[in-house]
Amino acid sequence: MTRKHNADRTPVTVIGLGLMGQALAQAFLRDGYPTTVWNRTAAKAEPLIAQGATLADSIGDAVAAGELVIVCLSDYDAVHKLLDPVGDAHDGRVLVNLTSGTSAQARETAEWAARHGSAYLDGVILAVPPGIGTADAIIVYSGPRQAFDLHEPALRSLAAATTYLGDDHALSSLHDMAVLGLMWGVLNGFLHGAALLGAAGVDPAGLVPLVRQGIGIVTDWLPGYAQQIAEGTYPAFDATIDTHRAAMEHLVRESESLGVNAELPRFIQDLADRAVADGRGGDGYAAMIEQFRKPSGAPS
Ligand code: FVH
Repeated sequence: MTRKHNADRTPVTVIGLGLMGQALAQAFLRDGYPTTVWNRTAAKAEPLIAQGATLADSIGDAVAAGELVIVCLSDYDAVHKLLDPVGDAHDGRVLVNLTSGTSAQARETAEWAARHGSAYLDGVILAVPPGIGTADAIIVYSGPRQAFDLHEPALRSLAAATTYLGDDHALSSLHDMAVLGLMWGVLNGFLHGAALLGAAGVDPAGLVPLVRQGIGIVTDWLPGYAQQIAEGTYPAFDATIDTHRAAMEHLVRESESLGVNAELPRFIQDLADRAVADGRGGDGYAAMIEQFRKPSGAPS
C-alpha cells in the first residue's frame, strides 16, 4: 500500500536496506516522512517503493535527498566504502549512523564527518527489526545535542525509547557493548541452566517463569550496586562474596556430575576466588567490579 507523505515532515534518507534498514525505512513511511532509499542490492528496495519510498539512482543522490540521512550497514568498513566518495554531499545534513561498531570507530567517523561539514550522530539500536517503531525498541544516540534536537521528532518514529546520551560520539557504542555483554550473560546463564535440567531429565521449560522473576529481582539490586561502585565501598547487605563463592562451587560440581559443560560456572568461580584472594570475601557482590576493572590475566 502506498502511504501519503506529510508535507511538514523532514525528508529522510535510509542507506542500507538489510533487515534493519528496511524496518527503519518502513517506520518513516508509516509516519508520513518523504523517504528516499538506497541499497547496494537495489531489489531490496522494491517493497519500500510499493509503500511510497523513492529509490535514489546513486549513493550521492541518496545523500542529497535527505535532510536527515540514516545509514545502517553491516559494518563501518562498508559505511566508509560507500560514503567516503560522496563526502561533500553531506554538507549541511545530519548523518545518523546506526551501524554497529566500536567506540573508536564512532569517534573516527565523527572526525571524518566534521571534515565534510556534516553534523554526525552515532546511534545504536537495542532492538530487532520487528520491534522498530514500537514500544519494544530502544535507540540511543550520541553527538551534538543540536543535531539530535533538530531531528528528534523523526527519530521518534523509529523507537518509543529514543535516548540522547551526550556529546561524546563514543557513548552509544560503549553502552551497546555493555548491554550486549549483559544480554549474553543472561542468555548463556539460561542456556547452561536449561542444559543442566535437560541432563537430569527435567523439562527446561519450567525454568522460564523462575528466570523471569529472578531477572526482575536481580534488576532491582542494580541501583544499589551502582551506588556502591560510585562510592567504592561494598558493604554486604545481603550475601558476602564468600557465600556466593560456595554456591558457585555447587554449580560447578552439579554441572560436572551431570556431564554438562562446566566452563562458565568455573570461570565465574575463578573470578570469585581472585576477589577472595584480594581480601574481598567479606564484601558484597558488587566488589567483583574490581576483578572486571583489571586487564585480562592480571595477577590478584
Ligand atoms: N538485525 C538485528 O537484529 C540487529 C539489531 C541491532 C543492530 N544491528 C546492526 O544493524 C546493522 C545492519 O544489520 P542488518 O540486520 O540490517 O544486516 P543485514 O540484513 O545483513 O544487512 C546488511 C546491509 O549492509 C549492506 N552492505 C554490507 N556490506 C556492504 C558494502 N561493502 N557495500 C554496500 N553495502 C553493504 C547490505 O547490502 P546488500 O547486501 O543488501 O547489498 C545490507 O544493506 C549491523 O551493523 C547490525 O549489527 C542489527
